[in-house]
Amino acid sequence: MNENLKKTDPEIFSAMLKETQRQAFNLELIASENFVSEAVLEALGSVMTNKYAEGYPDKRYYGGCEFVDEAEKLAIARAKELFKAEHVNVQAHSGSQANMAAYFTLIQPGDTIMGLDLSHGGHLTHGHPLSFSGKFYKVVPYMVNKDTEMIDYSELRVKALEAKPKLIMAGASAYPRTLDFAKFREIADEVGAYLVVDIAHIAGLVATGLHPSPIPYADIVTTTTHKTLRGPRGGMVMCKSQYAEMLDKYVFPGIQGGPLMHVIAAKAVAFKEALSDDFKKYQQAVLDNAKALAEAFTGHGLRLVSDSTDTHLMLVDMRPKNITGKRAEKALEKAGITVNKNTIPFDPEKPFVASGIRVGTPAVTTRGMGKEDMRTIASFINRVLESPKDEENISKVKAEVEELCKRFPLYQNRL
Ligand code: DSN
Repeated sequence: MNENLKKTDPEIFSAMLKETQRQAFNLELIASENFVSEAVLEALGSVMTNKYAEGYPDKRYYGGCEFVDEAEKLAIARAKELFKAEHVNVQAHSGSQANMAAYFTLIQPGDTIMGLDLSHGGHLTHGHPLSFSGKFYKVVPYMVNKDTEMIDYSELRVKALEAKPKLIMAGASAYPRTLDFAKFREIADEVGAYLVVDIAHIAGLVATGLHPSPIPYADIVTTTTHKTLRGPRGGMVMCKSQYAEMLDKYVFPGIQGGPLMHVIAAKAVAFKEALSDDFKKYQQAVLDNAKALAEAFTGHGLRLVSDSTDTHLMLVDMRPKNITGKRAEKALEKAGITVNKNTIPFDPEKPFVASGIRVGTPAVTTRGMGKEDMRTIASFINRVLESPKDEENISKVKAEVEELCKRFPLYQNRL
């Protein structure tokens, strides 16, 4: 595989081979990552990358678009079926651009928005000062409740009544519990705000009915396509018909130029996969594995933020093991286990150090691992955290991690 690349650019060939080996022989527990199918990879590495297609199907600024139109129309139709959305734009290059398009469609610079604070599980584009969202808009962040570490909708309501936002953003990148979109809508209606929901993390669960859908409640729903949804890296925006024209104008030409037609073709392939019965079984296994992993962590004396998880991810407080998130991430990486450090609500540490790690099951579940494997993984992690400086201990765990990975082969024809 990749014979041309090997000849033309041995350095990139080598980096790609090593990355394939890293993915195959390590445990990928980053909650926002997944492994796409060979079919998705084929669409990504296709001649559709050559085509300029500014505009939308049947309304392009370039000739020769009839076949990329076929791909984009399929992507749109499949996404509509998957999420029961009235209108879908599949051109957003990323989740950030999807969120930008949602804001631009609904509100004006200087307006007030409310989003979940980044250190409580939100996302940069939900109003962080360093993101465009924090620069263009006045931001009143909301937090989780200190005791439950979950969103308290009566606290949110009080804050919204005070702040009178034009837009409330719901959704998160590190929040392990179910979101109540009906409640968000009720609060948004009471204060006269638009509701945008970012389902980037939970899109696969929403598509299969394993997390309630925001589609009936939100003015606009944004997502990425590469997390639980298991498609290519990219974004997507869904909205009620009344916003369709404005939204499309803001994605192109408002924010972006030419769409990435190879990525759009790959999105279509992933959506077809997501419409299958197998995908529903996969999402259920992601949830079952997350529950098994969470229970096993608790059994090892670790504390989970909000005590549990309803989704594909959990936040694990490292303080019971006297280690920071940063050190835990490094020690686990040495053992072939990939996680990311993550702040926990009301974290005394800075975000770059953090007191927790975020752990997710989408990628290991794609490999076919089950609940028993989750218990094994929890014990690997616990052994590393118990003696993070003991190199011999870490090497032993690493060897066992590799053995486990070999039982669940990945991208074998690319190694
Ligand atoms: N960077 C993503 C994540 O890891 O959750 C969010 O965009």
